[in-house]
Amino acid sequence: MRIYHSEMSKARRARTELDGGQLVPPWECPERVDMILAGLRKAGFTEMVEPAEHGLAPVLAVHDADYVDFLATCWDDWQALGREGEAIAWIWPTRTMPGRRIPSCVDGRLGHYALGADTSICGGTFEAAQASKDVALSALDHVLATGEPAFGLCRPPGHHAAVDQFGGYCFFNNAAVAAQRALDAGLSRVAILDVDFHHGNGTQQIFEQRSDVLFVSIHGDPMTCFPYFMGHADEVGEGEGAGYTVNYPLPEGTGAEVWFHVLEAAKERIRETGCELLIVSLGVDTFEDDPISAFKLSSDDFTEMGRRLGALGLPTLLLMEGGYAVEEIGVNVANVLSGMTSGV
Ligand code: OKP
Ligand code: ZN
Repeated sequence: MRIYHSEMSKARRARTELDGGQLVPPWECPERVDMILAGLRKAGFTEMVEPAEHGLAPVLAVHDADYVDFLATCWDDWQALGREGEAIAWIWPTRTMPGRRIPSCVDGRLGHYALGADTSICGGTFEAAQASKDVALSALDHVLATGEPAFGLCRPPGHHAAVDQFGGYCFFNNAAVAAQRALDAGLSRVAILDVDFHHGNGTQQIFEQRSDVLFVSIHGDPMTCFPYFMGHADEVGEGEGAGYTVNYPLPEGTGAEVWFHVLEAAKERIRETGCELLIVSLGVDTFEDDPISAFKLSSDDFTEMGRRLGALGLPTLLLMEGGYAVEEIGVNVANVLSGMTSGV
């Protein structure tokens, strides 16, 4: 299987994440990329390809222009105020405010465009986000041209990024950008299966009114897990999109038996809706030793995950999302890819 990745993904090297009331080194670190590449090489994957530049047009097909402009200018605006720390949102238009005007000051803009305070913006963030979507789009081009599966080692991840919101370590929604591009290339329906531990709120928001993208997510119950305010089972899509959003929230502590049972239900929905392409938002933070997540999949379970995804028999684009057990992230990702190509 071809592996797409970009060295530019490491241009974002944030120093701080607000976690448990403290500023800690971010869980979503550039070392994840090298650990995944090392794990893939060790497992015998040798075809590593740099992406081609695709520009911002495919991004603007799913994200608002003012949001993209904010990401492009935020760090400079922040620095112009002489701030010492990284750009972190700290005030929001809450439920009791109208919040209709976008402030001009960067503090207000941060609150307007941020999902939470977990994700600092630093120099290199915009460049890394662009590299990440180029990785997704180049991998997509390969899948569409050959019918073979491909892996996009996207970093930063994307599934928490909404039409005009960043957070949860995500800036551009790589899976959504790729799905829209596939539709624009002539496909009539695409499935995005999100197996990251966290609900893909951004992907759901981008497509929840539409039936040409089926969004299916298996994740920690938002009653107790990030992103808390989206991902309940009764969110099923709206209008045209009714029935094309499917959420499977599962309790913390969920292990392989239940998880795979739910995966089969998710696959059935993908089969019956006649999707022509499968995009997997591949987080491996469902791993039992993930430091910020709470499912119990073992490294071997990721091989089984790959087999079961491959059994759908669809052209498949795998895109990296989360996974924070850095020591094991390489083997876990490699196991998914090996399982998928094992042909069993
Ligand atoms: C991103 B992805 C840990 C802070 C939580 C948000 C989690 C983002 C997950 N206490 N930060 O879905 O893997
Ligand atoms: Zn996650």
